[in-house]
Amino acid sequence: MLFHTISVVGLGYIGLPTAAVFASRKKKVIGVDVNQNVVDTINLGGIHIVEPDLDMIVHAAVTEGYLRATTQAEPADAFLIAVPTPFKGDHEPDLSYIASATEAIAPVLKKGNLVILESTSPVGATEQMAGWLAAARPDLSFPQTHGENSDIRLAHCPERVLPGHVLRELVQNDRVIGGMTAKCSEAAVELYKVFVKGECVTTTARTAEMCKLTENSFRDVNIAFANELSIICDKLDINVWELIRLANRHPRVNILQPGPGVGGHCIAVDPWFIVSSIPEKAELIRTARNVNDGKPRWVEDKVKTAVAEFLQENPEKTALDVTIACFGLAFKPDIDDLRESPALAISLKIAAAHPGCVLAVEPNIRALPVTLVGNNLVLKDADQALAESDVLVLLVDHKEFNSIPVAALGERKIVDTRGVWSF
Ligand code: SAJ
Repeated sequence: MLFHTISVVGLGYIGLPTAAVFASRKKKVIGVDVNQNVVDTINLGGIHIVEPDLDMIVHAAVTEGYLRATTQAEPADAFLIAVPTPFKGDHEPDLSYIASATEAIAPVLKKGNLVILESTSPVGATEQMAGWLAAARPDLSFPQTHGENSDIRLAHCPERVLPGHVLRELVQNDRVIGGMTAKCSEAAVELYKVFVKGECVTTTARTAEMCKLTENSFRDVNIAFANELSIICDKLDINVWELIRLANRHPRVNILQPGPGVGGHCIAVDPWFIVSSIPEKAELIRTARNVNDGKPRWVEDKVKTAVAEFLQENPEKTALDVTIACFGLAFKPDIDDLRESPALAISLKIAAAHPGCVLAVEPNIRALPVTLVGNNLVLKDADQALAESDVLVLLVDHKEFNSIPVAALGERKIVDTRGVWSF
């Protein structure tokens, strides 16, 4: 099967880099997105997300004519669906974006097409998508009814790239390819081999779905272990960072790092897809989610205690006189992504509850997003924040904070959620 034209539906954090990488291999790529601004930005050679080097490769792909964006699906040889799969209020997966993408491509599908679901999905979503497509196009045959002889091939190939390293990991990582039939997998391997240098390992669609959920749940459970340890150690007056360093000297122990909670759009979401599929059996996975989701509240309480201690030691002052500085707002180190960030959520909670000044230090942004302006949160650089504050809250281990000498912190009260200043 030859793929000349590839359509990528959903031009976000995964879809846009994937589209650009195909285009960089001289494939004709049609990017589809419902957002007209996103489409216009890309067609001008720009990008609407932050990811190292992506601007250059999108600009080259558009100016050389290999990548074009549109709001309307067009015929292609292969379709990759990379739309969000959030959860609803009750932690049930929300497949409405996949349903819309399916609706958009159904009219332009033709015999011989390959459709790939890349979005992280609950087990069974690929079969569900196949059902929607079959209902929309009774003139075409699909693998769930026609097996290897189907007109359309379908597979789930979950993305597994790490934000901040997307372009490298897209090419280098192994890829799990879950075809609805062996021929579906074969076609998908051929497509990904256009740019993937890692191994393309084939399996079923359901196993591929579960594999992606398992990877992120594994990490979530392990971070929950570290977070729980940090709370226990705080009660026992033991330095958890030293403890973890020591325990990790054991050849079969590798504990992750505690923090202010788990952020981002994947690890805090995907385990719920397992929980919602078999709620009565997913006890550990659910508990891990709850442990990680509870950590921001614990940090907020630690900050309240630090302020109370400061006031006890400085009885001439009131809470209004106390300045708190929050170091880091992003959801993880050395990126500027504030979405789903526990550090940002904690800073906003502190700003709402504290009557005095609350400063935020985030070296990766120039200004607070407009949605945050008006909160009792003022962006400062690290030196200013150090000079002006009484309580320091370390929320993200950005490299800039690692280089602040502990001596510069003086006698200030410190709540260090990342172990940067607590050796
Ligand atoms: N975190 C800790 N302690 C740690 C490691 C991480 O508190 O020891 C926190 C981070 O600060 C952050 C959150 O966890 O708030 C998630 O960060 P991350 O770096 O673990 O993961 P993501 O969300 O950036 O990307 C993950 C990756 N999955 C795995 O490593 C198993 C990535 O490969 C996936 O492609 C991505 O989810 C995704 O899109 O699903």
